[in-house]
Amino acid sequence: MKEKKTVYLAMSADLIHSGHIGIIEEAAKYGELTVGILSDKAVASYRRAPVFDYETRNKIISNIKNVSRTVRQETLDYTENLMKLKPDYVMHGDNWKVGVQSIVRQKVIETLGQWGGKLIEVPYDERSEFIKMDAEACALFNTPDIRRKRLKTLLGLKPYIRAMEASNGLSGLIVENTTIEDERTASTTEYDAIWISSLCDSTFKGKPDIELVDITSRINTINEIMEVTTKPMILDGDTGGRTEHFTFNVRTLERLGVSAVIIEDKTGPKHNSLFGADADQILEDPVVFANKIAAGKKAQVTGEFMIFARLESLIAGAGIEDALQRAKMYIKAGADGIMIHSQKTDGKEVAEFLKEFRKYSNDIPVIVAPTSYNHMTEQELNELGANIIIYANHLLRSAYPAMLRTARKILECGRSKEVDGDVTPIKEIITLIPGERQV
Ligand code: SPV
Ligand code: MG
Repeated sequence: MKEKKTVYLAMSADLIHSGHIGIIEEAAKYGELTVGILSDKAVASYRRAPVFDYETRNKIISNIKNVSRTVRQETLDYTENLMKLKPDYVMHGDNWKVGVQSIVRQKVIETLGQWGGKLIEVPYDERSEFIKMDAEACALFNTPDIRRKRLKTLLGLKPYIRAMEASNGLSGLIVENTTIEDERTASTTEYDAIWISSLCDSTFKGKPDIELVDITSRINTINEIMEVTTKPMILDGDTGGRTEHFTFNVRTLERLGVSAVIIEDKTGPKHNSLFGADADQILEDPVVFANKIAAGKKAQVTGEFMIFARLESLIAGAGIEDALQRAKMYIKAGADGIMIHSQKTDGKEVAEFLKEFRKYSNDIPVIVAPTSYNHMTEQELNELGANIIIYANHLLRSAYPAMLRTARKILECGRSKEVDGDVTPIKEIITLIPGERQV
């Protein structure tokens, strides 16, 4: 008697809806169905980290009708599981025929070819409704508790986190939704986290970056961005202010769902670090700063919130050794990670610091903001030991020249026709925001 045919279907299976059930039902028509459930790392490699961890997702799918068994799929590449299972069929949506996923598809076809297996593709267009459902379900799972822990989860799943500045709802939407198809990884690439910069938050308000824009105003910015995004948020907390204020602010940020605050070890009137030694950069006494970190950690009520100590030794010209000593003190005081900052353009002192620091600790997260040494790639910085890379001000800096150019051109021409090519058409702008009525 001929054995029953076998089918393999891989999915992340995070927030289950009728679309998943539909494809499972369809796949099971072809034979005994094995569902490959993507590991947490595999999911995080191409989209947001899963809301439910592998064990939970596995339990749910294993108990769904028509699923004969589940297996773990470690990466986006099917080969390992296909070689083990040698299924007669693999099922997938036909959307992967184009774009970077076509590389994975080609590999599946070639692998199946070794034993005469076949790829079955179901039309993806009909599933756009399900993509919407997934986005809606994701928005529901956006409570402060869930969002707050996303940064820590991602740190465990990705080689490094890529964060981008957002300073208002609109730039938040850009950080949330911008994706590219990345041929290097044969998957999509996006930003993992949102950086709330003191420089940009102040500059958009026409104010200097000197801790003048107070915490109440910063919280308004945070809330504005929170409302329209789901990604974890890292707050630039300047110096953290007075210790007895910082402890209150830690709890406020936790309650809002912010994932981490970074405070810098400077004192006196604060000047932006990118001025370097051209401004008076006064380093705080490291014992005083360590005590501030310790007080913040003591005040913290949730498990996942993180406090990072930002080392300004290189900015103030105090050198790598000073930065290393301070890093060790701040970590002993409870800092969850450190940020090393430099305004030098060659990136050498940051590279040297990272090498030295990694001899001391392999697992403490280290943040960099390669604004000045921007020739260095994420890959290079990660290999040196950085695991959160922040693009600290690039949306502000790209918006400014665009606005200025338009303002000048209109003055020059005495009308606005000449800027038509530089500005978003009005029809597009009025429907830019998701959920807005389409015209
Ligand atoms: C910010 O973005 O406000 C920062 C980073 O603190 S920097 O401007 O490079 O100092
Ligand atoms: Mg700042």
